[in-house]
Amino acid sequence: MHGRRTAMWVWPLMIFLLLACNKKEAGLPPERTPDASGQTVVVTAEEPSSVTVSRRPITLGFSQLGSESDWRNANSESVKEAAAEAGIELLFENAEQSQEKQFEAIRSFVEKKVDVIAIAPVIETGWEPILREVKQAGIPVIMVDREMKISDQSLYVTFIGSDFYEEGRKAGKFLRDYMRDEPGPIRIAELKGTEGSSPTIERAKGFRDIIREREDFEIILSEHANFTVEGGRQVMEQFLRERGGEIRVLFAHNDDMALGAVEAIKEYGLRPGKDIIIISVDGSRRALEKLAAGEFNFVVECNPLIGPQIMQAVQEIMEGRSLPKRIVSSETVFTQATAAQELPNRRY
Ligand code: GYE
Repeated sequence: MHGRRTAMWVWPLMIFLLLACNKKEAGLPPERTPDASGQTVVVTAEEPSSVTVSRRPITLGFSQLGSESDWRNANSESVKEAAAEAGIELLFENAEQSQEKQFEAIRSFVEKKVDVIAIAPVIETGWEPILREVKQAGIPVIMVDREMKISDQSLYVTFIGSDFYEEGRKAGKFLRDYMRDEPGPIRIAELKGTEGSSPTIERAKGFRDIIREREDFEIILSEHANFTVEGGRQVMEQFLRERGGEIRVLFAHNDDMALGAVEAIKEYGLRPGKDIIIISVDGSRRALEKLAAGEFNFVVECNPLIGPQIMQAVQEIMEGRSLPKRIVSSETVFTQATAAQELPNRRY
């Protein structure tokens, strides 16, 4: 009885191995199927008579949008480190702020038949056609960091990243509380990030939804400065030339732009953190140093170290598990008092 059961179990395996050998002989690519551990199993035949079963790593194509900020560089490092730790083979492409280059990278991942594609999109719109190409190729997509506005939700598996709207609200709440006893008008300058990008759109919205509670808060200047130090410096110089004496608050959508602005403010002869209250987003080491030194007033954290979460999602997809449509990174805020405590732990 026992012998017969074993025989029944062995037959399908033998047929499978035989087919695999035939495939190799016919010059067809080896089969790639995710097994229970999420590894891709590759069946190869070294010699017609002997069959070896080896595991090959999952391949992930990652389309990074650029390298404009400390946040971005920390994010790229986190992805590379986490992929290496998870044993995932990473194809990494930096698009230097060009959506067109992201399309090229994604197409090359499709050609190379990667297992999963992750995309950090430079702007929100224009993604549906390329995502349809990826879907047709049967490759699952993870949206990371920034959001893509798409109507067909079947074009991606999950979106892993921060809640930018909430970050804008946190910035607004700090300002509201900080200015509780200061009479208006409170004139605010805003340095926005890349035009059309989700962090810029959502941070601006969240901030406004809080500060509108007080009628004497007024955003008098608001320009895009591309999330870079140089952009921040140049736009702030222009703001100061236009309405230098009136600006009481600067809300910068990231640390890098705030760092550039601080230089411009000092050159103009004002004291950042005192004459002009500075609020920014990200929480990079350089920003926390400025915060501890009193030149920034508040930093909302946006966590770039999401590599491990991305790799976990990749593995779960390969294991055939279903994921939530949205995975939000957990984040905090920093004040002048808490910045110094955090500095020794800061990785970026
Ligand atoms: O805040 C900024 C970066 O998309 C969350 O992009 C990211 C933003 C981040 O350039 O520094």
